[in-house]
Amino acid sequence: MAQFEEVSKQSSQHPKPAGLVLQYGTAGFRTNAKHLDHIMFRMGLLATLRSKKTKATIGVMVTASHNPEEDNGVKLIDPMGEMVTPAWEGYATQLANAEQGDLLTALKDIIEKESINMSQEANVFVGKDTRSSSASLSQAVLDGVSALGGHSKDYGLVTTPQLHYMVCCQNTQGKYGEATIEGYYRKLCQAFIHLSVQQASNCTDDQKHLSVDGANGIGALKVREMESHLRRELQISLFNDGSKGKLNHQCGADFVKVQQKPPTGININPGERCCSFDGDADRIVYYYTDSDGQFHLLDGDKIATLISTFLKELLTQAGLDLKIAVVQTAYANGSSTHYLEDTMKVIVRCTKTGVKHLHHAAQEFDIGVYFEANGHGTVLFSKVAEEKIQQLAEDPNMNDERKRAARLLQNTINVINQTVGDAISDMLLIEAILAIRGMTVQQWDAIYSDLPNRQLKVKVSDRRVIDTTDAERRAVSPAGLQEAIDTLVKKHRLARSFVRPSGTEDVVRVYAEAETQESADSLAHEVSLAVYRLAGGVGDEPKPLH
Ligand code: 16G
Ligand code: MG
Repeated sequence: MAQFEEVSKQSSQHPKPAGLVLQYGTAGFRTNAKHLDHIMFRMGLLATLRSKKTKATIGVMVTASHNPEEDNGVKLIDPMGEMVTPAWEGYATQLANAEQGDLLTALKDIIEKESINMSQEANVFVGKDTRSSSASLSQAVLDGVSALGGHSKDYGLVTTPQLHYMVCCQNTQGKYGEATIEGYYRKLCQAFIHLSVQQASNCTDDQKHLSVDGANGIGALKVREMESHLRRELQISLFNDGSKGKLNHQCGADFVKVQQKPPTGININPGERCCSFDGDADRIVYYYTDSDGQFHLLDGDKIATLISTFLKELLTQAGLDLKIAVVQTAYANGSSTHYLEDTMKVIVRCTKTGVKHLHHAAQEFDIGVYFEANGHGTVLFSKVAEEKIQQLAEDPNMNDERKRAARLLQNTINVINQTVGDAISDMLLIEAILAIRGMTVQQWDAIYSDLPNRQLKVKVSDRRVIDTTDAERRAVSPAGLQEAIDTLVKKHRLARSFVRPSGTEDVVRVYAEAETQESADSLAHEVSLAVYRLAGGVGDEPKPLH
């Protein structure tokens, strides 16, 4: 067929280095940008097939998120704006690793397995982050789409969540919003302004101010672009806007969360509210320093608590009986889980690490708030929940308090990007909640106190020897490891620890929390040693932290 001839011809412009093997991991392909040209071309092909199969628009985002500037990566987006389904992650890996001469066979194999009608039209949306390699790599994606005769729309520089949003809007015929960047700003900012009008009467101009660390990436560009839509209801000082610093270098949400310190390149005054985005703006963390110079981090767990508390109160005021739950991972601080379950009395679920797991678990409730501790998260509203809220907001016989709560819920729904965690949308929601409640960042922080914790990594010869269960909270292999962890945990107060093979790096991750930092540090070290000894550690034995 002519289509396949075109693929052959074009693919020779994007040849695969022989022997190179890459995996579609937790968040797509991600590695040094120089190994990715053929991957991008092939993901253009695969997205075209996926579009034919689903008869819907598919998204392809070129980014390596919080990785260093030299890296790049690619993620596929399914019709409703969610991550691509697992079976197709498998196809992505197969197609990526087929040697140059076997590409057509690999392609035909997928077409056959999925019974794809090749005469079906295909549409693919493509976006990219600010990395210098992103321009040519996104061109390779576009080449892949056109080689199979698909139509593409190049959104150019966008955040990852913006592209997810565009895909969802397109496939819901505009019901979710307009599939343009302007449409995105308009929807989110209008909802934000409606919410802000409800702010506590004592809210000063100072409280409308927020310092944003843009990680020298796409998020910074997009915050600038959005600013005029905010009509000074939110006054942003933007740092690390990419004009001088390097992408993600000593800045951004991942740096701040892992290092537990402020990014470089930001002027931080004691008591002032600040936040950091990651390199593709799908994560956000907040922080401030107090008058003693002490750093205070408000991570994904604190964000989930703030949002779910706000929503639960609104539901009570609205008199709506909707089931709300918070979805976390094993990394959630024990204090947050306790607070949510025991004080807030909301349902808490724990899933494996990785956005898609949290997203799916959240879909099971009327309102599902999901956040990873690292700051990736959003809120999902079921169709039923949205309808009930709308009915109430429009009911002419309803009393004012219930109606006001329902309207607030409506605007909350509109400020949220439900397709995936979105730093810009999360920021607007958090700012609106703080304004409505007249709450300072210190008061938010004081809702509960985090247990001190430590994360370490251990190199082993094959991390697959570690197998886990119970949402990664217990190890089932190698033999004896879980028993060893249990014994070590018992030596510390308020302690918890787990280990899991990383999905993005060739290491085993160790998490420990306990009553004091010393205790968390020594537990993390002791568990690292157990991993090193029982799971085939390589290199030097882990050393104590102190
Ligand atoms: C990826 C995941 C993130 C997860 C992280 C864990 C997505 C979009 N991203 O970045 O959710 O927290 O991996 O990394 O799913 P690890 O497996 O190396 O600990
Ligand atoms: Mg990211």
